[in-house]
Amino acid sequence: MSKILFADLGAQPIPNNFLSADKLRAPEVYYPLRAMLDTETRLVQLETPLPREAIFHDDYPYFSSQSTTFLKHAEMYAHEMIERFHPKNVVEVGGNDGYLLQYFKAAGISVLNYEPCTSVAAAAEAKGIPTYPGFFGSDTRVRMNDLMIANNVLAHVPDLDDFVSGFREALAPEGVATFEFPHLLNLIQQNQFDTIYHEHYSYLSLMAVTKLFMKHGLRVFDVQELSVHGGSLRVFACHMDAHHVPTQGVVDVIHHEMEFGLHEDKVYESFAEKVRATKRELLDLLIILKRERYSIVGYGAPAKGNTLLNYCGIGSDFLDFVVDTTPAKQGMYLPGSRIPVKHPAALAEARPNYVLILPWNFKDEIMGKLAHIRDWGGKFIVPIPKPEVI
Ligand code: JHZ
Repeated sequence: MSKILFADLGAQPIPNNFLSADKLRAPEVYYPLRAMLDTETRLVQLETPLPREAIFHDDYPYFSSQSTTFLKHAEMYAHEMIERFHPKNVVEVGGNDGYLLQYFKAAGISVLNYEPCTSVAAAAEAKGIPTYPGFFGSDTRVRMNDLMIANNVLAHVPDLDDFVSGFREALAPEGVATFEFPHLLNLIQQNQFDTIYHEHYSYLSLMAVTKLFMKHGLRVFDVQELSVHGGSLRVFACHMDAHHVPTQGVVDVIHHEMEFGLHEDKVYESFAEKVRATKRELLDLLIILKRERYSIVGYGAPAKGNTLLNYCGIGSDFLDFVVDTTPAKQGMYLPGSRIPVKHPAALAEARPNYVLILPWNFKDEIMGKLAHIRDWGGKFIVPIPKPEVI
C-alpha cells in the first residue's frame, strides 16, 4: 500500500470551532491538513485524522436548514424516495436539524435521526423529529430499516469500515441505503480544494465507494449525479442478494471517472500545484483591490471558507467582516483568521465595494438575495474554481 500527496493546506484549526470574543486572547490549536491518495483503495483521506469528538461537539454551528436551495433539494429527495421505494421507516445518520426527515414525517412515515451534536439535534427535536444524540456505528442496535440515509456524512466518518458495516446490519433484507457526498471528480476538476478540512476525513469517488461497500456486503445498484455542494453523487446500495436491479448509471459514472483518470495517479499528483496557483491568483486580486482602497466583505461563514482564508492568509487586513444567516455563528470570530461574523444586515450598512462569496456552491441563491449591492456599485467575487469578479 502506498500513499501519494494530494493536497497540502498547511496547518489549520478545526473549521467549525468558531471563537467567542473572550477566546481571542487565547492560543488556538492548528493541526496539519494534508490529504493523501491510497493507491490501493483509491480513497483520498486526511493524513492526520482528528478524534471525531473534537469536531462534532455540542456547539457545532452548521445548521443544514440555512439554505433554501438545500431545503428544496432535501424535499425533492424525500418525495423521490417515497415514490420509488415506499419506505415505512427511515433512519438518517447525521440528520442535523431535521432539514430532511421533516419531509418524511410530514408524509406520515416513521423517522429516526442519529445526531451527535446537541446544538443541531435540539433543533431537530423541536421539529418533532425523534433524535438519538450519538454517533452511528456497528454497535448501533437499530435494525430492519427500509431506508437508511447518510447524506453528507460518509466523508465525515473516521472509521469507514465500522460505519458501513453498521449500515449493513441495520438495513432490512430488501432495504435501501443512500449516501450523498461531494464527488472527488468535481473536487479535482473544479478546483474545490477548500472543501478539504479536518471535518472531512475522506474525499470520495464511486470507484472507491463501490470497493468499500463490497468489502462489507453492500452492493451499489444505482447512482445519480447532483449539482448540490459543487457536484455530488447520490449512491444507492442494498444487500448483495437483494432484488434491486443495477442501473446503467453505475457503469457510466465509473466509466466517466476512468476517462478522467481517477484510477491512475497523475490527476492526483498534479492537483497540489493547481491549489497553490489559485492562492496566488486570489491574493493578486485582493492585493490590487486593497491598494485601490476598495472595501471587501465576505458573504457566508462556511467551513470551506475557513480553509480558503487560512490557507491563503486572508484576515481582517483584507475582509472587514463576514456575514452569515446562522444565529450560532453571528457575534463569533472565524477560526484562524479571526474575522468577525455579523448578521447580514451589516452588509447594507457597510455598502462594501466587493463581496467575496465563500459558499460558492450557493452563489446563485446568494447573488439573487444580494442583487441590491449593485445599487451602490458593489460587485461579487467568486473564488472557486478560479477567482472571478462578477
Ligand atoms: P455550506 C457544510 O460545509 C458542512 P460548509 C458539512 N461539513 C458538509 O459536509 C458540507 O456542508 C456539505 C450560510 N448562508 O453549506 C450558511 C448564508 O448565510 O456551503 C452557512 O453558514 N446565507 C456538514 O460549512 C454557509 O453560508 C445564504 O443565503 O462549507 C453555507 O455553508 C446561504 C445559502 C448560506 O457549507
